[in-house]
Amino acid sequence: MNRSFQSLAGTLVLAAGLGIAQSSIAATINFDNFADQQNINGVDLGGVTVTNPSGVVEIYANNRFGVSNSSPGNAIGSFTGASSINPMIFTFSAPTSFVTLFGGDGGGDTDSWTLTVYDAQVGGNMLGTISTGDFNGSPYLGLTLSAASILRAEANWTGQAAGVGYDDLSFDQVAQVPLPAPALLLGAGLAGMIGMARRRKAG
Ligand SMILES: [Ca+2]
Ligand SMILES: [Ca+2]
Repeated sequence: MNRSFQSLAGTLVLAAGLGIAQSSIAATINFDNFADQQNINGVDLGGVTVTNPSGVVEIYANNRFGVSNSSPGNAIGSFTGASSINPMIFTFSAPTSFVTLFGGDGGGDTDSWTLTVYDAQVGGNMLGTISTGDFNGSPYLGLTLSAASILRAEANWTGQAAGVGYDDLSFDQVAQVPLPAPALLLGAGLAGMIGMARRRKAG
């Protein structure tokens, strides 16, 4: 292998490497940009969707039922009938290294809720679980779990009445983002031109 070919090969590896870029997303979803009573079950919130077996993930605003009391702005709940339907399911579009979620209500009864994380969007292995223990719902309590590759979190409530609302979901994702074709062609063209220039110089 002569020197000019070595230069060309090195440049092509660089161009190929540029074909995939890493995009890091750090987000907190506060639900405050939705309207009261809106159903956001399955809505793409930007890297995460929230679903509930009831088919309803409802926005609670203006402290309706005390759900958003002590948490800023809107919160979400699944109060269909007498109590919350478990679990509230948070599905991530790309692996997340941690999940933080707050849960609570206006206080006055005894609640507890549990955060559990998994390595798959459906099924998979449990990576960790943590519980608030008993509290009266106010102020909201935050729970955090960290793991190498979280793709789903579930929140389950137990308690005396109605359940809790959830708010302020935080997570961090590193996504592999392919570059658009024109950028790849430009990279390959530059590599070819550099290689030709090197060959001409060497000759
Ligand atoms: Ca909020
Ligand atoms: Ca409560």
